Amino acid sequence: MYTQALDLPEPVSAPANGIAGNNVSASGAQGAAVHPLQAPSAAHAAQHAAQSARFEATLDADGKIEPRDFMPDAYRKTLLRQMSQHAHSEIVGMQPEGNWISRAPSLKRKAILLAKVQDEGGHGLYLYSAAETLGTSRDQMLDALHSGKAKYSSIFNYPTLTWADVGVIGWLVDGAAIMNQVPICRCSYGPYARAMIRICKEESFHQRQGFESLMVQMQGTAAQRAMVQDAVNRWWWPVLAMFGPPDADSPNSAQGKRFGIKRISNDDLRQKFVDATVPQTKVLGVSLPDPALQWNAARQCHDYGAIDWSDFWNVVNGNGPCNHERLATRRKAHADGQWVRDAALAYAAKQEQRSMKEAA
Ligand code: FAQ
Repeated sequence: MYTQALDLPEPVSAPANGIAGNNVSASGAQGAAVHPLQAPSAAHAAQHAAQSARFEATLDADGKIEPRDFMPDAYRKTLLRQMSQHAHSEIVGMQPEGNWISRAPSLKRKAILLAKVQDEGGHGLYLYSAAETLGTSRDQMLDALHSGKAKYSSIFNYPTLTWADVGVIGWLVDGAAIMNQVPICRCSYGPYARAMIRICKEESFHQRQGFESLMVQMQGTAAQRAMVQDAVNRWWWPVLAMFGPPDADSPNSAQGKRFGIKRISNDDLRQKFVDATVPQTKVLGVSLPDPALQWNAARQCHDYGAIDWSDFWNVVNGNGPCNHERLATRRKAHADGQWVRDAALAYAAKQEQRSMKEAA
């Protein structure tokens, strides 16, 4: 349903100051690091230029950068920022629906919801593992989340008031996530691209189960239909904002595109999402809470109303309806899981001792 042609990557032009920083890969496998106090010799400069050229050529050829390859500082930094935010979103994103596991209306719905919420946890794990290949530990990333320094998706700071919200999250939030994430399957960083392929397959199941659950509710009583419509009304605008600020106010877009990480802009993805969703509302029998929404024959896509960006930034800056609750729950879950990490470390130490004894 959300399969889409990918925009061609923008041609990568060499910036005036050179794309490369002074970094080498975490392993240092592709060339020796230059000591900061040491004046770079001509040999070092030449090596650095060759590495940068190889990096650029890989991007130009739409190839993959792998963890041990040379990568400029800015590339590593921008990837770590996006991948860690993405991982945080997946694990915080378990909470709004997780709240409904004990209240699902049937055994079947409970089993589906359990599987979905576990999938989101799994997505977080793939993404933390992929992000760790950039040289930052999972503990460091989690510290940033728990201290409130790191961002996660705005959408998970809204409450799930009724069972219909669970269906709407599957349909619209997972739908928006797929729209945003399918292009990332073709991003330039190998571990991120590979993780996204599996994630997108699972998100596709999530989106369909949400739509199917809503279809069933819409065939129920008038009260059930009203509950679905109310949930759609509350989630629609936050879902549109989830794609990020308008292109003109998106400071990271240019670099993300230049590095082959961002293939399609925030506004273009948002538009694709609106166009894909409108026909689905007709099948479902719900309306969208936007009087300005209409087909524009000249543009061959839908016009839609203005998004309230002040609400979005309020949420991103930690002041949304559930920010405090989400972070507190996350911190508690981490603290409660300490015994599991301790046990895993103790077991690993025991295994290591045993294998050393056997080798001796
Ligand atoms: N929420 O310059 P841009 C899911 C920040 S996973 C919070 O446009 P960029 C699965 C942005 O970080 C959902 N902050 O940034 C699921 C930046 O701040 P910074 C997560 C946001 O990176 C479903 C600043 O605004 N998906 O839903 C948001 O080029 C159901 C300026 O923005 C991903 O993370 C936002 N919505 O584009 C789970 C996908 N938007 O870092 C459970 C990967 C923007 O400079 C249940 N990420 N900001 O301090 C991306 O594609 C991009 O990072 C964007 C933002 C598109 C999110």
